[in-house]
Amino acid sequence: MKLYYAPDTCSLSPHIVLRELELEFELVKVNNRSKLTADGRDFLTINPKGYVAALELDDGKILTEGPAIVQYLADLKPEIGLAPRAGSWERVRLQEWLNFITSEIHAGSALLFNPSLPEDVKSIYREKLFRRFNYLQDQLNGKTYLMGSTFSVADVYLFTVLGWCKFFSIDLNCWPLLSAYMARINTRPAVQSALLTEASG
Ligand SMILES: N[C@@H](CCC(=O)N[C@@H](CS)C(=O)NCC(=O)O)C(=O)O
Repeated sequence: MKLYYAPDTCSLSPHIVLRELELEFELVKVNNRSKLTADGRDFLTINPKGYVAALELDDGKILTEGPAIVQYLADLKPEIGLAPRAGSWERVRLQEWLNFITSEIHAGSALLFNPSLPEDVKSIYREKLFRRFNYLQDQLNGKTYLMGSTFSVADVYLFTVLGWCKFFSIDLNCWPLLSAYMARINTRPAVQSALLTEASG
C-alpha cells in the first residue's frame, strides 16, 4: 500500500492508523501547492480532487476521504479493535464521530489556514469551533477516548485535526479535558513515529 501525504495535514490520521496496525506501507510525499508527488508525478492523476490523503492499494485502486480510509484500514485487522465490527451499533456510533470530526472540526478549522480570510470572518469561525470544543469537552468527561475506554480511529482523526490549534494560536488548555486527551494520545508509539517521520521527511 502507498499513502500519499503532506506534512501537517489530515493525512497524518491514516498515517498513524497504518502504524497502529503495523501494516506494510510506503509513504509518498505530495507538494500540496504544485500538486506534484516527491517522485515527480502529477498528483491530480492519482486523486483528481487534488488533496491528501489518498491510499493506493496493491491492486492499484485508489481510496480517498480520510474517514473512509481509516475505516478500510481498521477493517484489515479487526482484532486490533480500532473500529467496531461493521454493521454493529457501535460502528454507527464511530461513524457518527468521524462525520462530526470531518464536517465540524476538520472543515470548521481548515479555513483558518487561509491567510486571505479577514480577521473578523475568522473570529466567527473560531467562535463556532469553540462551541464544538465545549461539546467535545463535555463528551470526554469521565471517558478516556471518544468511544469510552477503547481507542479508535476517531481518536486518531480528532488528535490530528486538534493538533492544528497550535497554528491558529488557539490554546487547548482552555479545555483541560481536551488537552489531557491530546497528551494521552501523543504518547502512543505509533503517533510519535508518524510525527517524527513526517517532521524529518
Ligand atoms: N474531504 C477530504 C478533505 C481532505 C483535505 O482537506 N485535505 C487537505 C489537507 S488537510 C489538502 O490536501 N488540501 C489541499 C487542497 O485542497 O488543495 C478528507 O476528509 O479526506
